[in-house]
Order: sequence, then C-alpha cells, then structure tokens
Amino acid sequence: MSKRPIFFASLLLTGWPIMFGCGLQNDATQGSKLDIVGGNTVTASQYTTLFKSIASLRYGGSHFCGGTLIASNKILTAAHCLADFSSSTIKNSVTVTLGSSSLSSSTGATTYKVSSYKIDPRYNANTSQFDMAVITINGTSTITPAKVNVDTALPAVGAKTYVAGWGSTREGGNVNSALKYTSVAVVANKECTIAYGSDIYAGSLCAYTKATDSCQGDSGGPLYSLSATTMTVVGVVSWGYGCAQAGYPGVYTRVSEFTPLTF
Ligand code: 4AZ
Repeated sequence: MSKRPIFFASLLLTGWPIMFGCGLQNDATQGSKLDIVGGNTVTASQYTTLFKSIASLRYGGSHFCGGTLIASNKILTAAHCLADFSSSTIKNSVTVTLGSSSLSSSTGATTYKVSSYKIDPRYNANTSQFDMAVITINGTSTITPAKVNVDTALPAVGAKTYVAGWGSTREGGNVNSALKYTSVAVVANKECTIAYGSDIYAGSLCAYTKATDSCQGDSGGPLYSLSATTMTVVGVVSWGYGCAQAGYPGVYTRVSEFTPLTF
C-alpha cells in the first residue's frame, strides 16, 4: 500500500528547511528510481541462518505479500494483504510458501493452505492503522520461527533493522523472484509524523535510510532486528509515500504494540 499525503508531500518537496533538521534529508539526487529498493540479494547461507522465517503469500500461485513464521503454524502479516479478499477466497485461493528464497524454485519449498486467519478488528484501511493479521496454516513447519518482539522500548531510535522481501526493486515495478534484504534505521514516531501527519500512531514504526526501502510486494513481510544470530520480528511492512523517496520513511506496524497477538 502506498499513500500520498499531499499536504506534507508538498511541504517536503518544496524543501521547507525545518523538515530536514533531524536526520531525514531531502536529497535532490534521490528520485524514485532506486533499486526491496537498494539492498542486496539474500545469499543461500544468509537465507538459512537469518531469513528463513520469511513467507510468501500467494494468490492463485502468484506472490502478492510477505509474512513471517512466528510459530510452527502461525504467520504474521499485514491486514491490508488480506482485507480485500473474501474469507472463501482466502481459504480456497491464498497459499503460504515457506522454505525457498526464490519465487521461481520449488526446491525446499512447502506450500500450505490457510486454515484460519484473524485480521485486527481495529484495522482502518483509510489510515492504515492496526495493519496486522495472523494466519494459521494447515500444517506445521519445521523451520525455526522468528522471535516476536515484546519489548516496547525496542528497537531504539537509530537502531539498524533489516527488511526482506520479494517486492519491487523500484517504485511501480514488479515482484522480484530473488529474495532481497536491506538495512534501514529506526526513526522516532515524532519525526515520522513530520512526513506523514496523524496517520502515525503508537502502533507505527518508521524506518529510513537514504535510497533504500521496502516497496510494493514486500507488504506483510518482516522488519527484523538482529542480535547475535537471532532474528526478532519488530515490524510488519505496511505503507509509505512511494519507495525510497527522500525524506519519507517506510512505515511498519510496530509488533510490540500488538503482543500478545490475541485480537
Ligand atoms: C506498498 O505499496 C508499499 N516504502 C509497501 C511499503 C512501502 C511503500 C509501499 C514502504 O505495498
């Protein structure tokens, strides 16, 4: 999902200087055509050791959103990934694939149907607030699930986090068959409000590093923090103004505001 906050966008694009005082920079050389945008392809060993909890949600076999394995049969994703489908479509035509870093290879992959799902009842499609859902798959995976962040003090502002997905490598592009990741720095909600206004709330987690970002098709997937070799899911890819636009963080659903996931 991408949103265009016209008022704030025009302030930023005209370069009102106060907007750029706190770490977000308006760099005229950064347009929308940056190559996840930027970042790197996940190597085989990185996939096995770090990123294996990422899931591909498919409709009729085609990838449309990411997700994160958080228990042997539970997938964390975004409400907006599921909200436009009927429950029968979700149960009959949406599948969850785990175990392969390539969308075009079935080696190592296991595909599950959706047994049940819960969309946060507070989800608001206009503001994108409460953009969180949990899928129960019709089987159990032996892949190690990601840890789920329950610490509301983490990740700290400025911390390095990692987002991964098969989403577009440029604004307006297509899904990418190879899994990519990038690192983005956590931005304070107060600063993120300067870019986006009141749609930023306690359940938002914003992250920004110049010229790299999550993008369309990464939605629902994980924003991780890494400690030693443990990946903890701290955010769910939700929305932003385009992808890798200068001064506009990616907006994630802040997982710690949703635990325990009992909605
Ligand atoms: C999207 O359209 C989308 N840069 C997802 C994430 C971001 C922007 C757009 C964040 O699904």
